Amino acid sequence: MTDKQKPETLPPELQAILARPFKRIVVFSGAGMSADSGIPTFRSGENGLWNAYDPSELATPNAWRRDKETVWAWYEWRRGIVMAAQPHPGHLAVAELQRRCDAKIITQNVDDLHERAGATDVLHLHGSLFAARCSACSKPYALGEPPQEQQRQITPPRCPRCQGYIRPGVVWFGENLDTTTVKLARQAIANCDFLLIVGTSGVVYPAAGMVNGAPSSATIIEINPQPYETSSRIAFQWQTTAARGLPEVVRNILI
Ligand code: BJW
Ligand code: ZN
Repeated sequence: MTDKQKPETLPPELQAILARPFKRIVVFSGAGMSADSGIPTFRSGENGLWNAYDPSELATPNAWRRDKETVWAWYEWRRGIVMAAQPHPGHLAVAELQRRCDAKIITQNVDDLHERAGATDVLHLHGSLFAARCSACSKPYALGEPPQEQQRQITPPRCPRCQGYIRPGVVWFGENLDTTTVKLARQAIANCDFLLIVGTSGVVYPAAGMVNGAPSSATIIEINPQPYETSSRIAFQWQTTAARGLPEVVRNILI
């Protein structure tokens, strides 16, 4: 456990909120959820070779049309970082919350750290780095090992069925989210009595708007080291990190 991952003391006000019993818990995570595992967030972080690039430009169908090699190299680099990373105590706490309370997990993240911490049925609103598919016929494609060295350009593989280029299985700006995933996420939120929002800047729609679908009776807690409030109905915004805050929140829910 690194210093950044040491648990933090729960503020008394939050402790009082968590003393209520909750039955239908939803965790809604963004890139900050994985920051303590060393994965750069979408809008900040150390991106090495890729510092000069704007992620919001690269994560678009336009960038893919113009320069597939650069876009593919960027995603392969990110896949390598995720594969080398480990889930942190916050991921483990969320998985335990799911096991013990049947919590639903909704993430905007394209990594697999919730799953590698033991969570199942995670709703990935923006797809996955590990679900590449053909850009022409959508046939899934099994990726090999990511390259060891950072490369600025990599030619994407071709589909064995139709020779189309293989693309990352993520949702780019301007693309529709998977309708079933969105429906399940909205249902879970509409039905929750406790919504735990972690590590999102809440600027990307439709994901950002989903949290407003929580019933007015639901308790909403937010964990973010920055003073973001992604919903106007936050009962408590805890300015801490996912790795430090989540284990304490979950421990108090499970008491
Ligand atoms: C910590 C921490 C620690 C740090 N612990 N926290 C309505 C209004 C306006 C615009 C639109 C709208 N509806 C649709 C749009 C357009 C667009 C959009 O939202 N644009 C906005 C930028 C304005 N949306 C779309 O295009 C979506 N599609 C769509 O709506 O289809 C219908 C349509 C079709 C055609 C035309 C128009 C509409 C698709 C959105 C897809 C988003 N995809 C991405 C990329 C995925 C692949 C990839 O990763 O490359 O998803 S964008 C990127 O942002 C990624 C993320 O999932 C997403 C959200 O980011 P997130 O998770 O919040 O990360 P950050 O980095 O922003 O924030 C990190 C947070 O963590 C910060 O708050 C830190 O403080 C915190 N943090 N360390 C806890 N240790
Ligand atoms: Zn194909």
